[in-house]
Amino acid sequence: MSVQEYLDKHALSRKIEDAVNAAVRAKTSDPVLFIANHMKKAVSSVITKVKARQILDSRGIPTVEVDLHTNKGVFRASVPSGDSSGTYEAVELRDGDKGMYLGNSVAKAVKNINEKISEALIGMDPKLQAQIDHAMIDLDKTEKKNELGANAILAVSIAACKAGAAEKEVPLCKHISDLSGRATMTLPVPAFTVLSGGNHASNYFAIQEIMILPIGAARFEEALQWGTETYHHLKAVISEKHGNMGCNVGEDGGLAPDISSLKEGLELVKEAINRTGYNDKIKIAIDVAATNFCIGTKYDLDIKSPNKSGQNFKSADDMIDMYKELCAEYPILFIEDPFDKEDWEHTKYFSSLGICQVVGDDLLMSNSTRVERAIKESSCNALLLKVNQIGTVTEAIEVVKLARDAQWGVVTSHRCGETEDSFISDLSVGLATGVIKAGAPCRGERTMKYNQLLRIEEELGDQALYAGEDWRQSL
Ligand code: 2PG
Ligand code: MG
Repeated sequence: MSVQEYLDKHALSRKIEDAVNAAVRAKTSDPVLFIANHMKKAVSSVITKVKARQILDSRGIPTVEVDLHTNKGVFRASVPSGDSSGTYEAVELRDGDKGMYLGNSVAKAVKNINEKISEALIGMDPKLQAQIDHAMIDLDKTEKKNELGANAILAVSIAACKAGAAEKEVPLCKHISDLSGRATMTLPVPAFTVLSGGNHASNYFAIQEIMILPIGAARFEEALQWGTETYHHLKAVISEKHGNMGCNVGEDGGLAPDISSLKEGLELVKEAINRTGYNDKIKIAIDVAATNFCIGTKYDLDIKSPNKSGQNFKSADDMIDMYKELCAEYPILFIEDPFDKEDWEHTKYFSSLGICQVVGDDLLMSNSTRVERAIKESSCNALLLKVNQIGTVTEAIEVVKLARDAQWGVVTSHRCGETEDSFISDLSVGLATGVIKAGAPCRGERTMKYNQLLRIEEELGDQALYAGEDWRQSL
């Protein structure tokens, strides 16, 4: 090809002339930089390479990370993993070779990205999130993403979402908001896990989490300050009552003293809130994760204790009485998974009492069929959104829409095995979920999410509204 033919083929002379003319019209002080940026905008918006690798999550368990390349740059995403993995959630593909990371390595998922997914996506426009996600769903062909692995698909879906935002030159949260068709973005109320138990900590406390929500703060930044101060006061309260050993932390960063009852935990938290002086501006929430201590039809609140009295077995009705008493005594905004994941009846009855918001996590597994059933039967009134139980950004947006249409609340959630990816922070703002649960204000993989929300609040400036008292958002 001659030089002239090459210039003509790429319309180079015209493109360069256009860029020079635009710089002259703008009378910019740095024309070279202006021309470079102008030319960059003319570069086609396509995925050029997708490369995955195995990394570790915060528990030291392998997970998937992906670098998605476009003409604009390289966009990285990694996926979290949790304790619960049920029949209804998308499948996390693990190799199962006991000689490698005790069976937890993810080489197959990585290979699926580097070969099949990469081949299918190269050349696609990263702005077209739904097309990208559907291309992967079609490639997988199974209902629960068993073939390629939801961990493989989600990593790519998130990386593509970041690339799409970069193509549009808008913040990630804005891109997500556009994809969802929602006009408003809101900074969520952080639900900080301050006390940990259940499967997330090595103490004897059966309940998984006690959280605090600074709904009375004016901005997210202030909520972070109040939550963090309360966390430090709680450390002092625990240290006085249980010694320093009680201040060890669980997987989400929550403090993990050996307490024997929910009431004892709530008293500690109440004392810490009192010491901050913010009092009724900070509310409380509980993730009971009751499935983990449900034996038949009974709940064993001593399940982790070595000295079981046998006295602490509760029926579902006893649990309801306990929740009623606690909600009357403490400012509890929501209870997550108050009963076993298959106990639709008691969850429904408890929701009908209207004492507090009832969040379905293990009950729903972010699965749209289960969400639809819960809406139809009024089993609960809020969704815990865990993106890795779904597997794509597009489907996460859809399930949030389902919940919103039913006037439900939505809590965007991390997992106990987290990574340094803060995607869920942008997701919670873009979808205006009203609440985010990302662990304690402690440990890097948790603070990553809260720190990103600080940056978003700064970047959005006047447009940044903190959900605060309007934490349910759907009302
Ligand atoms: C939950 C989550 C996060 P996991 O139950 O809400 O705390 O836990 O990631 O173990 O499912
Ligand atoms: Mg939960």
